[in-house]
Amino acid sequence: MPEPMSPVSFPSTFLWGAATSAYQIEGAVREDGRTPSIWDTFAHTPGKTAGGDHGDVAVDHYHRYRDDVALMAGLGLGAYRFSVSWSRVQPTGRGPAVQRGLDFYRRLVDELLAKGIKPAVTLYHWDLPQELEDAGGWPERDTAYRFAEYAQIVGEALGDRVEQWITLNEPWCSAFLGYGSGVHAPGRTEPVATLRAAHHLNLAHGLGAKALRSVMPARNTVALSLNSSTVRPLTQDAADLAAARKIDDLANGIFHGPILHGAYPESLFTATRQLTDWSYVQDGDLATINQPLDALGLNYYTPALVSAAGPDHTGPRADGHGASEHSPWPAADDVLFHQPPGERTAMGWSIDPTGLYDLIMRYEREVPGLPLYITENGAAYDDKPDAEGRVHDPERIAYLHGHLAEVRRAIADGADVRGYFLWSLLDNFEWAYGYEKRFGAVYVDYTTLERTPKSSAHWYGKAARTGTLPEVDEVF
Ligand code: IFM
Repeated sequence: MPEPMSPVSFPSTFLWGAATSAYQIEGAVREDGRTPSIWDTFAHTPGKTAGGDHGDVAVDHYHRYRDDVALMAGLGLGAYRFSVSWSRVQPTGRGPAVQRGLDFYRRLVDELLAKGIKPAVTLYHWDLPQELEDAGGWPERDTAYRFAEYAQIVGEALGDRVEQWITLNEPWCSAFLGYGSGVHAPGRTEPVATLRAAHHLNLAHGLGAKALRSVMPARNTVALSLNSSTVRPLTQDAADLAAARKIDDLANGIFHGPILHGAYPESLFTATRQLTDWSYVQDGDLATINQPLDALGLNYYTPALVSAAGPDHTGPRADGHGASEHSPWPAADDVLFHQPPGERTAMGWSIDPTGLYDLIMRYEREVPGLPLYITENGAAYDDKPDAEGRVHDPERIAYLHGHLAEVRRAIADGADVRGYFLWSLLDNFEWAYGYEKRFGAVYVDYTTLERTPKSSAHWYGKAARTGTLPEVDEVF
């Protein structure tokens, strides 16, 4: 019997968490044996990030993790999703681990467990050791094997105390923004390398999942986090439907096809035929990639609205992933991205909570019985402290309320959504946008690094403690 729910209440087992990633918050980039990742190199290359910002200090979480865990405990959060910096653990991306690097994560996990907060570890959130990029990066097959070795090391070190594991975060961004449009590290703009990178990220997931399971207790769960897109056609015309299908293959099918179903979509091969013959997909790869999953993580911010390019559709090329003269989408010059109508966040991303509902229900249909987690959702706004030093962010509260209400609607409609991780716990380094964009529920003063929970942190904390969404206009 499903648990009865009032209009705004969630099941008692629902996990209320917050998420971050290593390069965006840790700082301490030269401490305890850590070496540069592709993001250190990229951020220190002139012109790559807003204001030349980088993660050298970030929000100094490496030294302030105890305070940050105390903040979460004070709010009443039940879970924390963080990522491990590969080059802190394996400085050359291969070979033996550096114990000092692993010890940081052991201390962090112990601190979380002591405060009753469930850790969820992401192994790869975009910060490839620079040495591996120098050897070719994700377009090279060997990188997938190096990832499996790294997964085994971290699994052995933390598998006794962390139950929830995520292999990769948003492999689409690693491949398509890192090797396609070049707005993310390593900043390459090579359409074929983009597709090769996507395949090797898939292979890394499969090999990594196997490696984790070979060293961890059977009770631990293995998942990955996809930024699957809700792709909407501008009209129901056949050409616009075909454009939406193409972007759906390049955004979603290229990952969930092999991972969830053991095959790439045929339509993806057809669409990219003029670029590549996909001969880098070797015998046995699809079976390796198609590992059983314990859960799937969905990251959602905004939907994509697309049409066929043509005389009738001259909309702007606005796919929301940063300015570049190179498209992240290989073989999709015949597709136009449109700005959906309505309100937007400070990223310029349109706000549409129904896109999250649609995404959840899509996976519920496609992989029935697979537990789902929303592993990221949140919004950037231009938050500023008031005269008393408080930070009021009613727009973020409205965003969270809208999206959580859609999660609850999906649960009521039968979806097995087990938890939600707000992006992000803290204001942090927003990649190419540097520190300009604030996604945190907790405000960070970048001069003093002082943390101040925004109204949304208090609002979300109350939701976490009570399992019920407060009203949007409740005063905190
Ligand atoms: O900050 C990022 C995060 O690292 C990955 N998902 C999207 C977030 C907002 O852009």
